[in-house]
Amino acid sequence: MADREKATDQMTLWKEGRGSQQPDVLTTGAGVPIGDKLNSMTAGPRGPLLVQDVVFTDEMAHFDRERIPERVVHAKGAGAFGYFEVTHDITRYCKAKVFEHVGKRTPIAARFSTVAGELGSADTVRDPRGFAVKFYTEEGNWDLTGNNTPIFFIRDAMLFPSFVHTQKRNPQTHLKDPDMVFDFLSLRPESLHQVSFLFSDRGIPDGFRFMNGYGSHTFKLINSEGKPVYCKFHFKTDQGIKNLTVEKAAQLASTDPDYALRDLFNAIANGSFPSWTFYIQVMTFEQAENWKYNPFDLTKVWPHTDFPLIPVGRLVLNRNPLNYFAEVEQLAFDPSNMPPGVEPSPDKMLQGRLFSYPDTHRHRLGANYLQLPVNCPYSAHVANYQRDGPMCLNDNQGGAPNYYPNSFSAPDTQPRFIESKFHTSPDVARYNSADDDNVTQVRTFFTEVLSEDERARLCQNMAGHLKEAQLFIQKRMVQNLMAVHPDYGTRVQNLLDKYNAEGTKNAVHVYTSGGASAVAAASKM
Ligand code: HDE
Repeated sequence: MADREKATDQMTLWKEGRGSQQPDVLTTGAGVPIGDKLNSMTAGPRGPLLVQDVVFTDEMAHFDRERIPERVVHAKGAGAFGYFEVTHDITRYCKAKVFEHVGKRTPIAARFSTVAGELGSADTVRDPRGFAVKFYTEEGNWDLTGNNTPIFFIRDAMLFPSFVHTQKRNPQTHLKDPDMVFDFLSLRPESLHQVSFLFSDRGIPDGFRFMNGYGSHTFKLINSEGKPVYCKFHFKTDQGIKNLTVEKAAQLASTDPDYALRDLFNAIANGSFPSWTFYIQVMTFEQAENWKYNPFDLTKVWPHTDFPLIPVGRLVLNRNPLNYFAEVEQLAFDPSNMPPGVEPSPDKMLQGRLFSYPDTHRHRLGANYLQLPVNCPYSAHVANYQRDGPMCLNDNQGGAPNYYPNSFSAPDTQPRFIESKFHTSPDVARYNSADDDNVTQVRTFFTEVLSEDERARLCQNMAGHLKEAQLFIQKRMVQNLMAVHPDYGTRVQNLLDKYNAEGTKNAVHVYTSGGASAVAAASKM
């Protein structure tokens, strides 16, 4: 069957990879050779089983523990490995060694994901896509854990658990719930920008290769003189943007729910290595003081006309995982992993994430998750005073002192790695950020970024989903769209009137129903 795709043929390819090597001897988990693995040990042919059948208990006890908690969001995803290569010098902005010189290559791991669905959910749903990259640098791991959108639904991390609950399942019915989704979104109009992006053609990318990635947040870069600038990170797909039509996506969701995983695996297995060009945008502290928007607001973009893209390098994926669980399910990204030269901005969302990711990993993978081969910073040397804990996988730093400070030439700090100093003296309070111009950039998106066809499809997609929610929620959502642009609100309302009159509500998955056909949106962000 020569025409089978590489992903389907994985086992044959594995066998071929062994050449003439004989099969290994089958063993227990402890490496003890096994003579019979098909028949349990019983007293007589009809049973019962014997407790001394350790071949059985060894197998069954491990099987009983195979599952670890799935990621609370971004559960379904694909991973791959490759490298990042510097093509342009940005040392005037950043001292991180990963950008040291043109031509420098750093090994990377990447994981792409949907957000709301569970581990077994379909790849082709309308949802943001995760775009997470781990750079294994000599100065430790740098995790740029972004999405395929430059913006997000909320601007205060406090709201994230509630927001995610609305995207997941109703607490009683265990069904996706359009009332929950649109109740929350319409009560939080700062979501309008991301919601408009999501219901545009870009809401259903064609797999993971044909989409951009964004660090999304504002970060800080520090150069070797200690001078800081604010910055945003962008990965632009070299394959071009491609999206799925609503119809095609719905069809694939039932016929090939693992479409995006399959596509990425086959592309890499066939030697068609996907790549992305990496850019930064830079804003000086002075520009940040004077900019009309809060530069740390994750619901806003920095327009390229004001803050042009500066090319930096190229990201190439050229290796599939050898084992999904070991290298993808256990792959743990953490925005707080930043090398010297990259630092967080005050963005409240980023600050909230700095806590959440390592916290969830300790729960999901255990306190020593950074020792797992795929997470360990293998290009750097770990030397600290952390010891012990469940599942310590390495030498636990041997006989080196386990307290600091000490007098025995154990690991010590170096002042050149100290974080940059910054000034802050405001009053501490719970500041309300709900109404911080939620519409101007959305209006630009609606009127200038989208073509007329794309606008029409955005309204169709929006109404196709919103029609599932109750009337009072529809109304509040349309009011918000009206504030963006009367044409946006009116078109969605007209479609809703039609659907409501026809009674064309249905109960299908909230993210795959409704809307007209879609083609690629012009890449203007
Ligand atoms: Fe995440 N997010 N997130 N997120 N996120 C997780 O971490 C969280 C946000 C993103 O392939 C979780 O390991 C908070 C923005 C990606 O493994 C968790 C907030 C962006 C991935 C978590 C956000 C992302 C995650 C779940 C608001 C784009 C998958 C499991 C303050 C810029 C990474 C896990 C992978 C995963 C928390 C918002 C991207 C719970 C608290 C904004 C790509 O830690």
